[in-house]
Amino acid sequence: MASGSWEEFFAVHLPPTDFEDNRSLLKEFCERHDKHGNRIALVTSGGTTVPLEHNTVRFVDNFSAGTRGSASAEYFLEHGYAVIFMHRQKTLEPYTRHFSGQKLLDMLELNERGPNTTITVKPDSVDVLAPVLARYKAAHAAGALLHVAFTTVSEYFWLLRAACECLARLGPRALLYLAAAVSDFYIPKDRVPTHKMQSESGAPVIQLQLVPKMLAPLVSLWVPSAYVVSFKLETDENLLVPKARSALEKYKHKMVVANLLQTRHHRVVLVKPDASQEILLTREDVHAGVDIEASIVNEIVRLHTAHLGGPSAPAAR
Ligand code: 9Z3
Repeated sequence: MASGSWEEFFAVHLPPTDFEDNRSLLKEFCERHDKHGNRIALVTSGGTTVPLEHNTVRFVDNFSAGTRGSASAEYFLEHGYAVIFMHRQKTLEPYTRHFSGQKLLDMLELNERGPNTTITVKPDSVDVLAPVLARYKAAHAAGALLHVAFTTVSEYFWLLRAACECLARLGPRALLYLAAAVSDFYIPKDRVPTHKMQSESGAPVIQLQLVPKMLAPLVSLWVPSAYVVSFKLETDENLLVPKARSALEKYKHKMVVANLLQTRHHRVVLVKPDASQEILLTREDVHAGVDIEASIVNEIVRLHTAHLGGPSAPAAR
């Protein structure tokens, strides 16, 4: 079944309830950094959901934990970019990603002395916590990191377009790094029941429809001068680079980062109009906890800098 147009999608799906608040935050952030001549990276991260009911009890989801996006956001900040971190609610976030689950509590010591109770960081954890905390504090003190969150695919598109409208003023200093795993299929609004589906009605037949390809208006209309990097996820090696290349030819943006579900944390292929470049971590790198995102972001920043025709990125203020 063919997808509807992107215009129709926005006409049919209402903006999320917190949309105006997020739009104001995005606008203020982009204006402030634009004034200082900074670069901004919009990093999207985590997966979108497709609700099966308006009062949503059940939804279709995907695997993405936000590892790629949250790590990459940290590396863009290190390169002096201001970062809009647009992420799926409750997925990994920059800096706190290092202490998920019980890790943070395990680093603390409780010294119970009645009203004089104190909490300290265990001596052997200081070396782990201190550098991350320092980078976290520096990013926030500089006002260089903005978080905005989505859950459903429709919330994602509303936020994405709003972010682009604010980023357009930066021209080529805006960089889009679209790492979120966005659903290709959804249920059109008029076919989503209001209330929880009842088992007495028998097994439901759910017909999904194709989501319109938002990369088309994004590249050609919303941020025509931005440096746009999209991601292509496949599970079959034979399809990986050909599909990434065909996306690049179709949307005419700057790069597609191609990755396989099974190997995504240690191998990616950067597909560019003139060449492809593989980034591969060794087994030792993986054991030592090296993030592949450091190399991906390094290379993208290098190319973005060359595209701008300047030397290095300024420190975000
Ligand atoms: C990616 O390919 C990301 O690298 C991952 C990261 C989602 C694999 P994790 O969050 O995973 O670190 O666990 N993102 C793009 C996926 C996507 O939906 N791409 C669309 C496609 O492949 C195009 S926009 O068709």
